[in-house]
Amino acid sequence: CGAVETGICQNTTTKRDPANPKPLVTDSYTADPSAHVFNGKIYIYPSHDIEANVPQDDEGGHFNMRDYHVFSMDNINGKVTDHGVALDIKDVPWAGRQMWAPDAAYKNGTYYLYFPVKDKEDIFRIGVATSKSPTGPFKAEPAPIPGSYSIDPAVFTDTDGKTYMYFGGIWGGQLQRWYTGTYDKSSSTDLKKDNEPALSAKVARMSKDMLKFDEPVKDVQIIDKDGKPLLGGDHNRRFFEGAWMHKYKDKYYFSYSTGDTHFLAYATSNSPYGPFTYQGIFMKPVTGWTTHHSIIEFNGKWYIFYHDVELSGKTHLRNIKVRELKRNADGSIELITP
Ligand code: FUB
Repeated sequence: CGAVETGICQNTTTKRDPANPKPLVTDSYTADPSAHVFNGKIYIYPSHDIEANVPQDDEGGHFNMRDYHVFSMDNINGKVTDHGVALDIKDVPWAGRQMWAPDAAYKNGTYYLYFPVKDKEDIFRIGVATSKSPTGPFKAEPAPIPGSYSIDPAVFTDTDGKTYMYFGGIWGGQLQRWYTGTYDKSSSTDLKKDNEPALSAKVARMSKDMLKFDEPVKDVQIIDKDGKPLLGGDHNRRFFEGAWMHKYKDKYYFSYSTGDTHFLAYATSNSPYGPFTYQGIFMKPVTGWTTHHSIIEFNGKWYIFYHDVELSGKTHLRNIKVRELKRNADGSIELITP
């Protein structure tokens, strides 16, 4: 399809093999898929990877994305429709560079696109843009969400109608630089304190208009089965980036990437604020440096959307995929070996 830059493009896809998922989009690079079901249809809000010829570094400078496209699917095996540019960096007045993993939400007739991008001082902030359509185009608010920082917003609306944003990412996501409450540029990775509690993702309830935080930002604490916080040196289990929240049988499942150890892991709680008890890894490493996922229920089955680098073999040129997420009778998630 040649219409990717200008308008609507439809990829026809035959039935997908659940044991060997193929890239959902093959005519552009896509990553970090945040999937949602709106009006009975699946909408995917991914990053749009491009070759920007920026050298690779630990701060992710090579992920130099400039816009977002929204994709939709009528069903899990159906064609994937690219709805064109939903938001361009040139239309975000405060943005500097690097449009990273977005998410979306719906409330009271409006769709909200949440996106991390560096401001003109090179500090990641989280912006919000609105539309009357799930596919956009979205109009950005003139300033980032007050009090927002770091990356990877994941927006979850609970069964009582309250909406929360989970966010944060260490290393290039800059979370470690906010440890004292103000921005301190000195670390490009983490706290470098292996025996102290690891950095936590953040959570805040959203205001009724979905444009602000309605309360001070809190830590998403992850504890082990003895109630002790995971430590900074515990790279196989600690939070790195890419948070997602879903609810299953009244339990809150906080899932995330362990980054430099390349796993997807999850922890559960009886509250959307946690603390969350670490449960284990549910996806082994994919091809590429890491993956970033979302989880949805659609027509009675659960699915995980994620990315790898099957199309390009290059860490910054990724492609999104989907596969079924299965659970054991006790609610634990079956391990996926990609
Ligand atoms: O796409 C840029 C960054 O890579 C995301 O924000 C992270 O989650 C990682 O997938």
